[in-house]
Amino acid sequence: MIVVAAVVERAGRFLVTRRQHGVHLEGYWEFPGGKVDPGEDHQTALRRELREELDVDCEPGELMLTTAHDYDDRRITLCFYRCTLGGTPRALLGQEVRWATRDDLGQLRFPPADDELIRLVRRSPGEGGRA
Ligand code: DGT
Repeated sequence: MIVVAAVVERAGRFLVTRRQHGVHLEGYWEFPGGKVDPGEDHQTALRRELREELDVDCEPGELMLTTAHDYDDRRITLCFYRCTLGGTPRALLGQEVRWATRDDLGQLRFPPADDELIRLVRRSPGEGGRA
């Protein structure tokens, strides 16, 4: 299963959402996105997921990282894309949404599959570099 996720940075903060009750990895924070449907390309999947979850246009950019993770019952390949949004996200499914600083990313609970991406992001300079 292939999952695409959007890494959206604004003013040094990253858009993250919280997985809801009753789903795999409930209560964990994540980068918005979801499964790629059969026959769909990654960019189309990202646009669709961000529209469905957050009612916002998404412009996918650079592929930052591809990583695989085995869960008990499934193996996922996660592809993280830098994205820009055309508007303000609005939680359509009642999920918590937060703009997290680099430090927050180190504190919030993310799935282990996200570890490498979070390290990468926390090491990266912010827009315009660090002061
Ligand atoms: P659906 O349509 O309700 O079956 O679900 P989707 O397409 O929204 O996808 P979902 O959320 O069930 O699957 C994403 C899988 O990837 C899930 O097992 C959790 C895992 N995952 C790990 N890290 C991340 C992340 O940072 N973002 C996202 N979106 N998923 C992540």
